[in-house]
Amino acid sequence: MNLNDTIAAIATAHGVGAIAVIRISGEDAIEICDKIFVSPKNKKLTDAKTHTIHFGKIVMCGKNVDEVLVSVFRAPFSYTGENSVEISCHGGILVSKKVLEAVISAGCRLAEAGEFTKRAFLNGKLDLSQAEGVIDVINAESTPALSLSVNQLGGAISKEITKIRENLLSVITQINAAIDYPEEDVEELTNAQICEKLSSALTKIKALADSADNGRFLRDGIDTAIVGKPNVGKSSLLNVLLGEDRAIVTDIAGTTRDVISEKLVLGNVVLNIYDTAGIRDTEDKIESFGIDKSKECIEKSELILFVVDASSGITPDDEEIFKLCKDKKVLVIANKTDLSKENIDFDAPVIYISAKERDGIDKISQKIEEMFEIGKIKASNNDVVVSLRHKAALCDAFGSIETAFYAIKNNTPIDMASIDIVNAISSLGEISGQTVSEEIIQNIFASFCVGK
Ligand SMILES: Nc1nc2c(ncn2[C@@H]2O[C@H](COP(=O)(O)OP(=O)(O)O)[C@@H](O)[C@H]2O)c(=O)[nH]1
Ligand SMILES: [Mg+2]
Repeated sequence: MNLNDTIAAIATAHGVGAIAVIRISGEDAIEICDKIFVSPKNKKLTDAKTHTIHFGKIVMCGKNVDEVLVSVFRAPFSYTGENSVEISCHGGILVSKKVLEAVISAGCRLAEAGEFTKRAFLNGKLDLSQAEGVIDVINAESTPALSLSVNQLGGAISKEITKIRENLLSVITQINAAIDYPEEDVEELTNAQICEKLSSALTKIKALADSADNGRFLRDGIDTAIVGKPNVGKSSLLNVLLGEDRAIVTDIAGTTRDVISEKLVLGNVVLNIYDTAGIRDTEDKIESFGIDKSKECIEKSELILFVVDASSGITPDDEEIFKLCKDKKVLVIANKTDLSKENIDFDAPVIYISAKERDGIDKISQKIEEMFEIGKIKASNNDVVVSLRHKAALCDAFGSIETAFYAIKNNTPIDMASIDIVNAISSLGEISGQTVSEEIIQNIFASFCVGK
C-alpha cells in the first residue's frame, strides 16, 4: 500500500439513499477533482479555501454524470490530515459508482479498507485507540456501547495510558540520571519512592485491564443460552424477546433439536442468544444430539436463561439442569404464570413471566443489566473500558512492572529493574500506537470498511 497515493472510495453505505459521499484524500485530491468538476461560473477547486462547499457537475468524457456538492478540506485540517475532497452526489448505487469511476479515471486509486483512518493515525490526527474508537462507534449496537466508543474516540483511554506512561518515564529518567551522572547532584529517588510509583501504576493498570470484560459484553454482546426441560417455553421466550416467530413452538416435547442463534438488543444489553433443545433422557437419536449441543452451549455461554414452568413448580429434572449451570451466571425464568404461579426457589435470581401474555419481559433486561453491572459502566461520562487488545498490552505491562517492583524491593541493581520498566512503557505504547508493530496496525485497519 503506497501511502503517498491519492485515494478515493464511496464513504456511504452501499444502497439507495438521499445522498452518497465519495471521499478523496491525498496530496493531489483537489487537483484531481478539479479535472472532472465543472462549476456554473467556472470556479476552480484549486482556488478554493479550506472548509468550503461548491456546487457543480461531475463530467466524464464530455458527459454529465451528476450534479453535486463538493467540500474542500486542505491539509492539515482534514480527517486524514491530507488534502481531502468529499463529493456529495445523489444517493443511487449506479450514480455513486459512476462518480467514483470518474474520480479514479482522473488519477486516484481505490482506497483500501480503513485507509482514510489509517492515514489519520499515521498523520497524528488520532492515536491507535482513538482509531479503534471510530470503528466501535460505527459498530455500536446499544446506547452504553456507543457512549463508551465515543469516549474512546475522544481520547479517554489514551489519556489514562499517557498518565501512567509519563509516570513510568519520569522514574526511568531519574534512574538513568543517577546511573549516568553519579557524581552530579541528581535528586535520586529512593527505592521506596520508586516502589510506591510502581505500585500506583500497577493498581491503575489492573483496574483498566479488569474493565475489558465489561467492554466485551457491551461491544460484542453477552453469550446467552436459553436452557431448560422440554416444553417449558424456551422457544416461546426467544420469540417474544425477538418480537418475531423465529423458533418453532409446539406443545410436543422435543420440538427444538438444533441450536438456534440470534443477536438481539434488549434495553441496554446486547445478547448473542442461543435457543437450545430441552434437556431430558431420550431414546431419540436426533434429539439426544441436540441435547449434547445444549450442554456444549451452556459451557460456552456467559449467561444462562434457565426456563422453568412456574405453573407446575420445580421438578428433579429442573434441579439436574440447574446443576449443569452452576459455574455460570444464571437467571431463572419462571414461565407460564398465566396458568398459575408456584414458588420457584433456586440459588439464583428468579423472574416470573408469561411468554404467552408477554408479561414480565421488561424485567429480564433490567435484571441482566444488574447482573453484569451495565448501569455502573454507563453511569459516568468519562468511563474508560478497554478492548481485549488493550487488555493484553496492559497485562504485559503489569507483568514487567511487577518484576521491576520485586527486583527493587529485593535490592537488585537498579539498572536491571529499569529494563523491565522500559518494557512496560513499550507495552503501554502499543495501546496508543507509539510502539506497535506494522502487523497489528494492518490487522486493526483491515476490520474497517472501505471509505472509513
Ligand atoms: N400458557 C402458556 N403456555 C406457554 C407459555 N409459553 C409457552 N407456552 C406453551 O408451551 C408449549 C411449549 O413451548 P415451547 O416454546 O415450544 O417450549 P420449549 O420446548 O421449551 O422450547 C407450547 O404449547 C407453548 O404455546 C406461557 O407463557 N403460557
Ligand atoms: Mg424449543
